[in-house]
Order: sequence, then C-alpha cells, then structure tokens
Amino acid sequence: MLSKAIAEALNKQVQMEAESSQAYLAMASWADIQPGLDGVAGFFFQQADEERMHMLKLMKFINERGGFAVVPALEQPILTYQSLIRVFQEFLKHEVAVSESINELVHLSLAEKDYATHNFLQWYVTEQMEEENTARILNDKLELIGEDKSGLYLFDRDILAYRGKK
Ligand code: OFO
Repeated sequence: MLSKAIAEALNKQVQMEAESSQAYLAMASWADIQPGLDGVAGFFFQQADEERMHMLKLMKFINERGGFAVVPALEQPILTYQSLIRVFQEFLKHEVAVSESINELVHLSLAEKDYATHNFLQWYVTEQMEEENTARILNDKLELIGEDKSGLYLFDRDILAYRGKK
C-alpha cells in the first residue's frame, strides 16, 4: 500500500511525464512544418509516445498499489521555436528536470522505506540516464554542425537511429 506522500509524489511524476509527452508532441508538430525536418519530426512523435507510455506505467503502478492515479490537467507547451538547436536545448533541459524529479522520488521512497516503489523506480533511473545521454549527444552534434546545411541534412536523415539505441 502506498503512503499518501508517495502516492502524491508519483502522481506529480504522472503529470511530468504527460507534460513531457505534450512538449515533445509540440516539437514534432513544429518540425513537421519546417522544410526538410521530417526525421526530427518523426523522432519527437516517437518520443511523445514514449513519454505517454512512461505515464501509463506509473498510473498502473499507483493503482495496483492501492493509490489512485489522477489524470492531470495540462498547460499548453511551447509551440514554436526560432531554430532547431533551441528545440534540442529545450529537450535536454526537460530531460535533466525529469531526471532530478526521479531522483527526488527515489530519495523519498527510501526515506519512507517503500522498497517496492524504490524497485519500480529503478527502470526510470536507467531510462533517464539513456534519454539525457541521447539529448546531450544530439545537442553536441548540432553545436558542431552550426549553420552547415549538409550537416543538418545528415543530422535529420540519421536522427531516427538514436531511437533504436533505447
Ligand atoms: Fe519519461 O523519459 Fe524522459 O522524460
């Protein structure tokens, strides 16, 4: 049975995953209407689906453990970007914030001696390490490319390979 504090904290994480999904869906839609960024659009459409899966996994766990998973209200995410690098900077910033939130949850689960939740959260710890790493690599590549059009062409062409690494 989840304590009130853990149930609340897990529900906050449900909200964060839902917000991530919305934010990445907006990035996907923005990329989708830019010329030549269909690879980036595909990457963020998939990332949005993945975040929704993270949310659902949390919701199932909360309900299975005697809590009540609350479907959160969501604010509209950032809809437009000035450049591709801005999108990826925001992606990294977002993933770092999610990792911090997962760390807090792990800390709370130990403080509350909730080892079932602690065990459940390990999947998220690993997932966040991978996602942060992917976001860093993609930011580094864009820094390197700068305004080089052929570099951007290759970046867009190859980006979906980073989905396969997960
Ligand atoms: Fe939910 O995995 Fe990143 O944010």
